[in-house]
Amino acid sequence: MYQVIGSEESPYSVKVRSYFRFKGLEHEWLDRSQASELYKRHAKLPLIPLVVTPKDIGLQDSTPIIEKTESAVPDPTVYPNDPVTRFVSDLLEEFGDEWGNKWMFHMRWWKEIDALAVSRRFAARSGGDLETTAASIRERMVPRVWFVGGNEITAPQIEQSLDDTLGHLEPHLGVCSYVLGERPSMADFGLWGQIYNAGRDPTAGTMIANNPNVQAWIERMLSPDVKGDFESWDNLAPTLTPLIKDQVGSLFLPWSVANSVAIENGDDDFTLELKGNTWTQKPQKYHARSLGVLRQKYRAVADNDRLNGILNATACLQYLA
Ligand SMILES: N[C@@H](CCC(=O)N[C@@H](CS)C(=O)NCC(=O)O)C(=O)O
Repeated sequence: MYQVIGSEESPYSVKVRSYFRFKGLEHEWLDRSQASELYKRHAKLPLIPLVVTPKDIGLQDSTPIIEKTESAVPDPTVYPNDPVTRFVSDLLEEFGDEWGNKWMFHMRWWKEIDALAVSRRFAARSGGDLETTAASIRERMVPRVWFVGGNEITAPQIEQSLDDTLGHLEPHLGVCSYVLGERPSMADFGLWGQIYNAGRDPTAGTMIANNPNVQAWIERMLSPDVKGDFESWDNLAPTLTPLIKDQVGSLFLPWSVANSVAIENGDDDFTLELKGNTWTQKPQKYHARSLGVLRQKYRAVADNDRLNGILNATACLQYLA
């Protein structure tokens, strides 16, 4: 049996748990606080999720966890057969993991109403005096929004980005059960972990409640299943192109490239224009690495004219090539 160690509050943890549920793999879900020994034995990084395989091998980092498990247990697959939708799936997973995390983490701690609700929820689990524990959690977590690029300048842009993404997903999830058709893909797991967790907090929860198709998908993704096939790009394009162009090509990828250049140059901060707004923050190391991985995935399909046409029309190509 696999063991999946994480937390309901951790987007990457619930992402991996949903994946294990979809695969029908026998697994035990353990809260990080109940698995100290196992965690100590296997975790190389101080992060969740951690998966321990039936052969007692520890895996970390949600994307490689899923990719390695897919190699070991290919069916039911989360990979579309068509290289075009397969790359779109990887691109949207990366967008969810790396950009969607800003919605979740920043909005969780930025406004007092959210920080109060979340810190009390966390505190209720750890025992002790609720308000004292909640206050000390806020003291530790609120300043960390800088780490995902949350600040006075970027705050309205982060919130707008979640609202716009929900606005694009709503009609799309009205015609498809999952992002790429009638079965879940990497795109679903990456986006869902962040949106599900954001949705449990007051501000983002209210935004999501206005989008019933997204809400239904959030619930479906708790235990995803095969309802049919992946759709062809032609069928997905009308409702998926706007999301990719408006959010991936116009926000996430230009941000990711600027972040990676800032890391390379050893800059303390970086500033760029995103959709006519100034964005400024300290660079994030992990994201530079994952842009490299995404570009490597692109290189493997870079000769696909159909894909290049789509990436060009959605303003993504220049950042990947
Ligand atoms: N890239 C990693 C990110 C994992 C991550 O950032 N995990 C957060 C929780 S969502 C974490 O463990 N933070 C430290 C902590 O909770 O102690 C993944 O995809 O698994």
